[in-house]
Amino acid sequence: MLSLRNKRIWVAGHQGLVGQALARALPATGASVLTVPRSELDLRNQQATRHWLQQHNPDMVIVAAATVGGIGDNQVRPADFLYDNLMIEANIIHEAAQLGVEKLLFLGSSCIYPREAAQPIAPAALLSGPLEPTNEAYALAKIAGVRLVQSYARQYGCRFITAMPCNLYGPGDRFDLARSHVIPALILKMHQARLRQQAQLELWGTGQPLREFLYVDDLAAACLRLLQIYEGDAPVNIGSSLEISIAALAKQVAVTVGYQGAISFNPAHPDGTPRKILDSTVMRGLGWQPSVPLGQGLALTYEWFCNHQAEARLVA
Ligand code: GFB
Repeated sequence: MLSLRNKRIWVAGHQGLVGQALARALPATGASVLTVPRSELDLRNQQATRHWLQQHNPDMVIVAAATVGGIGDNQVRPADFLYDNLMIEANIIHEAAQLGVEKLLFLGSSCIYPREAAQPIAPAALLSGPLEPTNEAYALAKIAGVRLVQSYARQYGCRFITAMPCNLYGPGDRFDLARSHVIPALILKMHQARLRQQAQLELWGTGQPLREFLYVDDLAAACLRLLQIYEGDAPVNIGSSLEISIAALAKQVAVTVGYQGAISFNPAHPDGTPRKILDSTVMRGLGWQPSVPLGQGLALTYEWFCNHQAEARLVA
């Protein structure tokens, strides 16, 4: 087991949902967290990224930096999702290898797997079929990142590994009606609907797709475990192993937020992939399991949202 004690670990993307959770979790391991604000370093810029890495010389790197968004954002910004993510991952992974960092963890997403993959999805399903069109640009970039990590490990012997989380949620997310993932979007919509005493609220798609959600602090715990004990070539899936339909999720968010009006679905908006539950057997075998059930996670997220509306990256 690799000790993280006294290691200087760069959390690239510490202002995002995942990066914030990693920065919360790392100090308990005895590691010190290195960060740099987005406004000071554009990770799409190779020279700037190289310069920063050479100056700060981390022992380990976690690549949680990415241009991300929900189904709506993916559809309107495919160029940003493809270009930004290719550049960010190529710059960090290459420069980290040049610098000889001890270990690097690259984070992808369950959407890298084929739309029609057998469920639950095993890492071996990668590149076995066509991708879900609504997030193809993002998935292609993340697949390239996985292959880049594996290639540096094979060619140069770097201890670089990858992890693929299911749909994540939690404190510190972006609450934006057009751009967020489904949980923050529903929290914001239902919060506003309750305040406006709306009798009716429309959500996207049919409500039928199934999703697997994981509270972001549970993901952070899994990532630290992987840094400490995983050395394999294959991506490690990280999920709660529980599925819920979007319609059932909407009911649960309504209870959490206290919205009592009607909920309808508009199929003119896309559903995305019908189902994407991960086979997380390897992660479970490493002694990790999720600790925050969906109901509790939604309550914690809504509480955070209510207490931090000024900083909740909120766009209504
Ligand atoms: O979380 P989400 O945006 O992305 O949407 P994906 C999940 C489901 O919720 C879809 C439905 O079936 C949406 O149609 N939905 C209903 C809504 N109402 C809303 C709403 O108001 N906002 C949103 N956002 N959804 C993402 C990828 O796919 O999964 C990312 O786009 C990433 O790239 C992530 O990979 C894990 O789960 O469909």
